[in-house]
Amino acid sequence: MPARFELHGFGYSGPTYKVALALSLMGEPFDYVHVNMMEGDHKQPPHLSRQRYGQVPLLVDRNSGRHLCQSAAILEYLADMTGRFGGANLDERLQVREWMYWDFDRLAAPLYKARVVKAGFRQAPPEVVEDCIMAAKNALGVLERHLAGRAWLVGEGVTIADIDVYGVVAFAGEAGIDAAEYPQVSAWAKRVEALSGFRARADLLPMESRAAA
Ligand SMILES: N[C@@H](CCC(=O)N[C@@H](CS)C(=O)NCC(=O)O)C(=O)O
Repeated sequence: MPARFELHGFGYSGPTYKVALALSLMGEPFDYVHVNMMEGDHKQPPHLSRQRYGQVPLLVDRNSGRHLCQSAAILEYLADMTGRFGGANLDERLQVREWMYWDFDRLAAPLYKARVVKAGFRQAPPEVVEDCIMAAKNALGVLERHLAGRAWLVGEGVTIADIDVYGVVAFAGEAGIDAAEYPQVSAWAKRVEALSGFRARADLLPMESRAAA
C-alpha cells in the first residue's frame, strides 16, 4: 500500500525539514519528492498548481486529496490528523499556535536568511547578515528565558511548537550562531533529539526523490 503522505521539498530547506521531522516523530512514512529549486522547478506550473506560493514544502495527503502549504499550517494539520503533538487542551493548542507564529516572525526569518547567505545560496551585504544574526540572537534569548525551568515550550510534553522551533534552532550553527551560548535552548534541543523517531535533516531529506521505506 502506498504511503499516505507525499512530501515535496528541497534537501536544504528548513521548512521542509520541519514537516519531515513531524512525520518521522509521528511514525508516518512518506514518499519524498525532490523539488529541484536550483533549476527553478518550484516556479513551474506543475508545482505552482499545487503550491500557490511557489515554495517548498508541499504536503499531499493521499487519503483526502488535500495539498497543503506552509510548514506551520502543515504541522497543525498533521497534529489534527494523527491526534499527536497538538497540545493537551484548547489553552495549550492556542499557545502552540502562538509559538509557531512567533517562530516565523522573530526566529526563522532572520536565522534562515543568515544561513542561506553564509551557504552561498543568496547574496546580501555583511551588515544585513549582521542584522539577521542580531535579530535571531534576540529571539533565541526569548526562548532561553522561556525554557528556564521547563522541558517543553508548551505544557508537559512535546508539541508541534517544539518541532517547529527545533526546525530552526537546528541550523543556528550554519547561520553563524553558537548554540552553546543558550544552555536552556541547547538542553531542550537535546530532548527533541532524544525522541523516538527523531532524524537529522540529512537522514530525512535526500537530494533526490525517495519512496517511503
Ligand atoms: N513560511 C513558509 C516558508 C517556506 C520557504 O521559505 N521555503 C523556501 C525554501 S526553504 C522557498 O521555497 N523559497 C523560494 C521562494 O520563496 O521563492 C513555510 O514555513 O513553509
